[in-house]
Amino acid sequence: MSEIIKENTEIKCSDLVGEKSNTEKKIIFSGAQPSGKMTLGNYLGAIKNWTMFQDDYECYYSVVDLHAITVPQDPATLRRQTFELLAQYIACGIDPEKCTLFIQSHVIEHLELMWVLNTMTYMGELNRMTQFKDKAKKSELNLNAGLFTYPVLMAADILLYQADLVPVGEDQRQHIELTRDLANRFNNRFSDTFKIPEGFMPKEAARVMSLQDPSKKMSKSDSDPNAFILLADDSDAIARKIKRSVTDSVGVVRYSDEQAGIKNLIDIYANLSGKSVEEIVSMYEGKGYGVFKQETAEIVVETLRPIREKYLYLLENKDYLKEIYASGAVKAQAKARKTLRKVYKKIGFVARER
Ligand code: ATP
Ligand code: LTN
Repeated sequence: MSEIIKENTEIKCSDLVGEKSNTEKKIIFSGAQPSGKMTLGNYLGAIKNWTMFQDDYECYYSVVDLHAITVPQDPATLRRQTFELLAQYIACGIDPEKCTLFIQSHVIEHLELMWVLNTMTYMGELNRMTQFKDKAKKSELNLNAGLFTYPVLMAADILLYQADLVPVGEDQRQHIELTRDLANRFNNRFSDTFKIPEGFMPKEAARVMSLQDPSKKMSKSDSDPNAFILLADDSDAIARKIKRSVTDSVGVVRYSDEQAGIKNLIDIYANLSGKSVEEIVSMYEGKGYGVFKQETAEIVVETLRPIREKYLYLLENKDYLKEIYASGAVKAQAKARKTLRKVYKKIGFVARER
């Protein structure tokens, strides 16, 4: 398994691109759900890496609203959050001139390919998905089929664009593995059609944990707002949440599984400062959690301040956001249709006239 996941940010983009000529760039696909405002976990685990690829790759980044409705969403809130997420992509440094940014439901091919892949996915495979098991536990009374087939839609997203790399957080590892299995299954049953994608995960902070329960991942849909830091949080809120974060009674800044809260803060610190875990541990030798938390908060505040400012500015410019997602959908659809046409032909569908 480990060899298929490019977990290491030490891989230089130019190394990966070098395998192809300039005219045929490698392809990146990723997405996030408009199920809330973006958290520090989304940023460190995924979106920060998206920006890394944009100069050298052909990048497709989607706001995956079809995925978001697998749990109940209020319509007005979903619409607002879709705009907010798109604004946050750009505020985090994703350049719409370099990348194709679009809303998933605008490209119908995602659903069409999903159906085909559904017919090739085993129930047992989906039953094993840990995200499904976790989310199913939370909504036992309202368990819908969309939640079950969620990973098939994700596979369709990725395979439609013939993506080489998929930058995601650690929690998506199993879904990437399923995507690869489905691509191989289709290629073997018919003939070579899909590129086999690889996951790309950051070295630190691939799984940022909840500030209130460091055994759980930080999630934007957590009911306790103290559990997550939002990119839109102001400086006081960030400082307060880090100060109140759950730690332990050891009192020594150490990178250890027994001190999960402190370990999580060290990971965040390391990712944002570029310092190694060892350096950070030695910097705080003999100092208490108070100083460490305060300085971690300062780094987080300074990193997120310009992102928040740009985000608030973009939200006031809805027409600009509309232009971005409209032209993004046209570009994305052209690419997606090309793959889908091949798929339909291989499985034996009669080609449409005209
Ligand atoms: P929800 O909480 O509604 O399930 P989510 O934040 O887990 O949402 P997405 O918005 O779809 O899910 O995630 C977008 C990206 O952020 C994915 O690549 C995911 O792996 C990554 N990500 C999400 N949470 C974390 C986290 N705590 N640490 C690292 N990466 C994360
Ligand atoms: N399942 C992902 C979001 C997602 C995605 C994708 C990520 C949907 N489609 C395609 C990468 C590629 C999540 O919950 N974080």
